[in-house]
Parts: sequence; structure tokens; C-alpha cells
Amino acid sequence: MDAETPVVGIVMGSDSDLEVMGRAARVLEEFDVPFEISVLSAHRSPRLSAEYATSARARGMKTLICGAGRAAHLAGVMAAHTTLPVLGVPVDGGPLDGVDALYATVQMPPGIPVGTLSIGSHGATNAALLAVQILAVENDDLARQLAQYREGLEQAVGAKNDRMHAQGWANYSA
Ligand code: RP5
Repeated sequence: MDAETPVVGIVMGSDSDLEVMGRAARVLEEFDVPFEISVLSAHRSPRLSAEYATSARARGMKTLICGAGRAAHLAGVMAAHTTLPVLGVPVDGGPLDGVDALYATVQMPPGIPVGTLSIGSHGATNAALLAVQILAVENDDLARQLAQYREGLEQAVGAKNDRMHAQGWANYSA
């Protein structure tokens, strides 16, 4: 992977989405995946959104991660203008707390898929991990990093289990 050329585009509907979508950026940094991050709105800047998605493949992008809240059409609009994989993150907030964004993002018509993650920061984290997994299909170094990441998760669970039993809770016996 060329360290300079972004291969993942993180796009969000507003800078108010950055707290959530920044989680995706942190994960990509952890895996040394070059990315770019932009504010584009399906409703407020539709022409720029279409241009971004239309040119993404030619600019070297492999996957787009799109986060928006409320009537969240950004991921769907991006997907309509590219055949790159598009991952959608429903951003929480507002009176419906992300359920509106979830429905708007996930309910795509057949033919234009958006891989929709869960609402909020956990969804942003998983969108970035899924982007890394997509890139890792043809990148052995990333596949190795993912395996190490999973080992870390397992160790963290073991540590939680140990801490709980150190407080006196009964362990299971196989
Ligand atoms: C959505 O409306 C954005 O993605 C954001 O989640 C929400 C509010 O946007 P701002 O009013 O903060 O710009 O389009």
C-alpha cells in the first residue's frame, strides 16, 4: 500500500458527526491505513457529494465509510454514484437518537447496497474494522495485523474474567 495515497474515504454529513466518525479514523490510524476524512452532505451539498463518490475509484479509494444522522441519506447517495463498497454509520443524536438514521441508512433498495453498521461510535469502529478486513483480502500484512488485534481482544476478555474471579465470583468448570 502506498503510504501517501488514501484508500479509505471517511465522509460525514456535518462536523457535528466528528466525535462519532473520529472513532473510525482512530482505527484506520491504528492499522496504518491511509485515509481522508471530509464533510459532505447528501442534502446540503448534493453536487459535491456526487462528485466525490463518482471520482473516488479513480483517485485510488477502495472503500468509503459514510456517517450521518437524522434523515441519513449520505451513504445511499454515495453508493448510488460508485461501485466501491460503501459502509454506512447511523450517527446518534437528535430526538430519535439515531434510530431515524439507522432506518434511512439500512433500508436501501435492491441494486444499491450499503453495508450498514450499528448506531453511533461502535458502528464507526466496526465500519473501520470492516474496511480493514476488505483491504486485507489482498494484503497479507493487514491480515496479520487483524489476527493480532483479535488476539488482543481475547486477552482482554481473559483479563476481565480473571478480575471478576479475583473479586470472589464463582468460575465455571468445564
Ligand atoms: C445530518 O444532520 C448530519 O449528518 C448531522 O448528524 C445532523 C445535524 O447536522 P448539523 O445541523 O449539526 O450540521 O445531516
